[in-house]
Amino acid sequence: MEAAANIFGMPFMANTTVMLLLMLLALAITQSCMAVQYPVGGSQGWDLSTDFNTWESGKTFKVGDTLSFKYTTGLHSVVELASEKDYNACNIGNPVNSLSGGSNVVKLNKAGTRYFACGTPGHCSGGMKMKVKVVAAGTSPTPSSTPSSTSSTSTSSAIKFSPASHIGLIFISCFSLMVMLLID
Ligand SMILES: [Cu+2]
Repeated sequence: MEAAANIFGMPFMANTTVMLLLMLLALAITQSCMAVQYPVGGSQGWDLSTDFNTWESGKTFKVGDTLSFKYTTGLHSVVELASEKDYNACNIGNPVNSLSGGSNVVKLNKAGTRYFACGTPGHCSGGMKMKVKVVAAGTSPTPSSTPSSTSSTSTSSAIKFSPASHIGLIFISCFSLMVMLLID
């Protein structure tokens, strides 16, 4: 019916389906925009020779990100330790999680510190361990400089993004990008 046609000249129902698909796509892109999967140790992987302090430096791990452990099956494993004490002492006897098989993905599902080590005897004390500090998803690294403008308290609160508005902003930008690509 003509009354049901919209500005794109498409029937109402078809347009709704397109819009729903667009929203799903935007949602998928938003997810990929936000969550990062880190290959532990970079190209060297989860290995005895890898310097995990160097690999971790400069990275900010956020809630929702994942760690991908890749290693030689049988030679190494991944054990998650419960405390800083266990981590420092390389006490792998009481892990909260044990993974094997050469390829594991660990989701950083909450803020806090996570402790990982290799379960092979001698490997943890040999340096095959990693402490990961996880921050809330909306958190950005501490700013290196203060704003140059003499902003009042009301201005500074206006430019400060809450986690929710930050997610909304990414969602909107991803969504507009998809619309522009598909409409054009
Ligand atoms: Cu190992």
